[in-house]
Amino acid sequence: MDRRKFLLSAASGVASVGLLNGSAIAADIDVAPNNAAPSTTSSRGLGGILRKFRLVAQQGEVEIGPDETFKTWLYNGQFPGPEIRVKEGDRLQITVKNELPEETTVHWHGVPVPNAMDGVPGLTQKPIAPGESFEYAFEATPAGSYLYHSHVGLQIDRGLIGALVIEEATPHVAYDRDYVLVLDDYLPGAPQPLGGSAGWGGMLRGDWWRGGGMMGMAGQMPPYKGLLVGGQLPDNPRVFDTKRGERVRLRFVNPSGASTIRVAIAGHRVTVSHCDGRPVEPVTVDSFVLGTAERYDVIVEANNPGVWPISVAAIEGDIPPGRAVLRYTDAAASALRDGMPEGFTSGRPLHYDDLQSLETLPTGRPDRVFDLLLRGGMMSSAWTINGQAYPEADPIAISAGERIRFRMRNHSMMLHPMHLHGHFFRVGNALKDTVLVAAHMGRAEFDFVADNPGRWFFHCHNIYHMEAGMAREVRYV
Ligand SMILES: [Cu+2]
Repeated sequence: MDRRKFLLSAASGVASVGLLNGSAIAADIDVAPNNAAPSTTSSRGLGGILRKFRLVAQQGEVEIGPDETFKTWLYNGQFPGPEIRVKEGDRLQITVKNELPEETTVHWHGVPVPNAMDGVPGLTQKPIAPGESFEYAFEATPAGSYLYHSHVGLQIDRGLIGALVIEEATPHVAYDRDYVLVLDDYLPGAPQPLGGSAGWGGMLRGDWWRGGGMMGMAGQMPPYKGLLVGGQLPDNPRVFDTKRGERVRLRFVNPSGASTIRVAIAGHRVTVSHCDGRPVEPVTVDSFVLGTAERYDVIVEANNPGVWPISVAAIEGDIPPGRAVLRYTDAAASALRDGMPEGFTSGRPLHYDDLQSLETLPTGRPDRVFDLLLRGGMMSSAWTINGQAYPEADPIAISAGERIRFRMRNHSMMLHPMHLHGHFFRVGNALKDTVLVAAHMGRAEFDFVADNPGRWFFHCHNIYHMEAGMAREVRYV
C-alpha cells in the first residue's frame, strides 16, 4: 500500500462510520474555539469543529487470515472497529446503535471525558439495550492515541475494540507517516468467565495450557488462538510501507482482553515519543511492553531497507506470537525475514523509569494515600482488591481538589494492568492512565489530582480479572 492508498483506506474506514458527509457536517456546524478549554496551547486557535460519527455494534464475520473467519461482534462490520481520527479541540459526537442481542456501552479509554460520557454501565450510564442508541459527546482533548471499547462484561474479547486518535496541532517529534497498530488476542467463540467450575478454568486442565513455566496458572488465561496486529494473523500480515530516509510514527495500542505484549521490530530500534497518548522526552530502545489498554507511540527511522517483521509476543500465557510488516517501497523484492527480532532477546527494553513527561506533573505530598492489595487466582475464582470483589466492594472516597496516591501490591501470580477512568496519573515522571503491576509481589504507585468529579471506575484491565471482582468505584464525596 502506498501512502495515498493507505490514507484512502483509512478515510473510507472513517466514511463508513457515517462521516461520508462529515466534512459537510463539520463545515455547516463550525463553531468558535472553546476558550474555556484546558490550557493546552495546541488547542488554541483551532476551529473546535463538530465531528459526528456513528458506530453500530452488530454481529458479523471478518477474515483475519488465510482460511480463518472470525464470526463475532463488530463495530460497523469492521475488525478492529473503524479508526476514529480527529484533531485536538474538535468536538466529538458519536452515536452508538446497539444491534447486538445483549446490552452494551462504549468507553473512550484514556480521554478524561465528563463522567456521564464515560460508558461504564451501572456507574455512569444505563447500558444501551438491544435496539437502542446512545449519543456520546465530548471534547477531543488532550491529543493522543486512545482506545474505544465496550465496557460490558467480556465483550472486549469479541471484536468490540478500536483506536481513537486525537492529532496534536504541533507534535514534538517530526515524522513523514503515521500508522496505528491495533494489537489483540484472538479468541474464537464466545468468551466465558475464568476459574471455578463454571467457566474455562474448570474445563481446560493441561490440554489447552502448557503452563508457560509458571506454577498455578493453569486455566488462568482464555484459549487464545493467536495475537493479531490490525486484526490479522501473522500468515496474512498488515503491511506498513515506508521509504528510505523517512521517519514513521507507529501508534501501538493494546485493547486485548488479557494479554501483556512485547513489541520489537527487526533491523530497527524505536524511539518512544508518547506513552498512553502523552508526550515524553524521546527515548530510543529495542523493545517495549504494553499491558492491556496501554499505548506507546514510537518513531522508526527508515534507514535499513528491506522487508522486516514488526513482532508481538505475549508475556503471560501460551499464545502464538503475531506480526505486521515494515516494508521499504524501494527495497529489492527481498523476502520477509523469519524469526523473532533481535530486540526480544538482546538490546535495551523500555522501562517506566525511562519515561520523562514533557508536561506539568502533579507534585507535593498527597492529601490521601490508599494502599491496595491485589490478590486472586489461587483457591477461589475471585480477584480482589483489599479482599473485596466488586460489586460487593466499598467505594474509594475522595474529594475534589485533593492530591491522591494509590499504592498497589500484587500478591498474585499474574500481571495486573490497573486503569483509572477520567484522570491521568503520575507514574515516576510520566503521565499515564494504565499502569502494569508486576506479578509475584510486584508494586506500583501513582499520584493524581482529583479534578474531574463523578463516579469513576478503577479496575484491572485484564477483563477476566475485572469481571471476577478486581475493580472499585472511585467516588467524589
Ligand atoms: Cu488483573
